[in-house]
Amino acid sequence: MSDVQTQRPAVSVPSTHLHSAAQQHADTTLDLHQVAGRIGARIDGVRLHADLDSATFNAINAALLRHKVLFFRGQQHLDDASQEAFARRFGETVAHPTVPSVEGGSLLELDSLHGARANSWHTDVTFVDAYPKISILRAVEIPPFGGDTVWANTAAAYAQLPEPLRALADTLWALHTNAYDYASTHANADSTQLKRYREVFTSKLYETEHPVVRVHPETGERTLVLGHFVQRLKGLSSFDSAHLLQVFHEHVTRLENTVRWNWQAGDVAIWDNRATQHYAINDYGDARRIVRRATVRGEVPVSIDGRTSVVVREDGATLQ
Ligand SMILES: O=C(O)CCC(=O)C(=O)O
Ligand SMILES: [Fe+2]
Repeated sequence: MSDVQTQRPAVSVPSTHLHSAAQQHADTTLDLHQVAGRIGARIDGVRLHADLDSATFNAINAALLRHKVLFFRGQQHLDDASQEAFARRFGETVAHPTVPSVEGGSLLELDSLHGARANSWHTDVTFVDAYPKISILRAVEIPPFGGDTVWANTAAAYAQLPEPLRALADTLWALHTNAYDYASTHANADSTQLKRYREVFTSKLYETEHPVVRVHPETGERTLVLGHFVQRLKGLSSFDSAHLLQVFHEHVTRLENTVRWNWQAGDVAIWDNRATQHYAINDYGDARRIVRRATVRGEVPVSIDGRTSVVVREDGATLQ
């Protein structure tokens, strides 16, 4: 049996006969190939562009909500401006709150030469309240081997939790901060390069309390909001907090729940940042690896009992 699934409409309807956006989406052909069992699909034959026709764009958006991360090969035609213009089809693009953007836009560059190696599990920018809903990453320069990225499905992770753990997660809140414990994931935390990166990353301090389980605003799915920006679980000792976080972390990152992408220059990955965590594997030594990321403004998370995330500290000022 093959893992590859291609989704094609049973009947092709001429576009002039289409009436609703939903119908249009149902009738749009995407050459889509699932990559792993629970997350990830590659879409072939689409040239990403700000002017993509709305039927194709809507089909991509629907595929993103379903598969959580989409991969597109061969998008060398994109430059910084057209990557960002395409990202704007999903909503307002936003710059990283502390790391300066690539000149002329709001893209974040991660260059291995400058110590930007995101090799710990995280959801992007969860130290603010309305963290990005979608990230769009373009591979500019890729090492000859290694440098893959792995994504985990946080909706599937929640759904697969045993009932007692799910019930516990439903009640928990976590404090997220950009001043997280770098030393916990970087053996070389004292290196000058990492120190400098950390200085920029924490030039303004942010702290936000998120529910551990949020309701996805578009799919209604429940997803786990965790990752390396979490400092601790609210109302618990740091000891209990660390143990419990480890339990949930292992459920999020178990291999069945992940997909791994081997990059080529010109690839684009789009992920639903509300339903995933990711990890950039740091196994390429001194080789150069450069990727550029556009992010789209997200919604403030809502817990299953209807409460929204709370900003505790922003721009260095304590709010509560
Ligand atoms: O370098 C990568 O593959 C991913 C880096 C990352 O964490 C991001 O772009 O959000
Ligand atoms: Fe990231």
